[in-house]
Amino acid sequence: MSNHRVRFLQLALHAQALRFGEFILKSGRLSPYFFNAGRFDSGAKLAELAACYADAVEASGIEFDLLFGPAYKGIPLATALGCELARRGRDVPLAFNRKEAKDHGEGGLLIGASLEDRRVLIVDDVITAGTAIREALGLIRAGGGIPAGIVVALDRQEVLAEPSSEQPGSRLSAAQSVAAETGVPVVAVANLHDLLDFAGESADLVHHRDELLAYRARFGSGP
Ligand code: OMP
Repeated sequence: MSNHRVRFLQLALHAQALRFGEFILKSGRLSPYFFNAGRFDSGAKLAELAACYADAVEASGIEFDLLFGPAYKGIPLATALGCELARRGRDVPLAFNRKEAKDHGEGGLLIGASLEDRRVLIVDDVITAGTAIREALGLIRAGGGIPAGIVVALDRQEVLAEPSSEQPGSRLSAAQSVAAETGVPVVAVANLHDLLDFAGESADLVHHRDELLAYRARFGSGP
């Protein structure tokens, strides 16, 4: 497993951003784990997280001109990544959106650098069913930008709809479906597969592995 994946999982556990228990997801699924990027709640934690994102982005080879952070969780993540890339010698324009349109002041939904004709890298926290990411792609296109890639901290590698015996359905993950439909690559700092590997080697996590495996058997994408 590459170094940034291990570093990220260690950081997430340490910050209690990655927790085990029973959690209801946006999709209604009952999950034995949850990733809460809001727990990266200090400058130092965000800076370390941003270094993991930057390593993942550099390893992906995706070419982009602008970072976009979808409201709300993507905003500090894209900002921290922008600071880390600048620290590494590359200053990239940055933009984000507000959820409610404003009709005074500068107005509009978008804040920061113009998206017009720029190749945009979307920076977000998690992908489960891909709803949040699809919304962000719509915002980029509406702003005149060209979606170039999506980077998330965690790809939960889940199918869009739970396959049934009558309707086996696709075992593509939401990230794979988005990439196949739009041609926009999705890169994750780490994914469920990495978490399972990591849990197998950690005395603190090994007892969660069976629940994670059972969850993956039900909602996980194919190999
Ligand atoms: P999708 O829109 O289904 O891809 O779910 C992604 C969103 O779900 C994230 O932006 C979060 O709001 C939330 N989420 C987490 O933050 N962490 C998780 O581990 C799982 C979810 C989720 O509800 O699926």
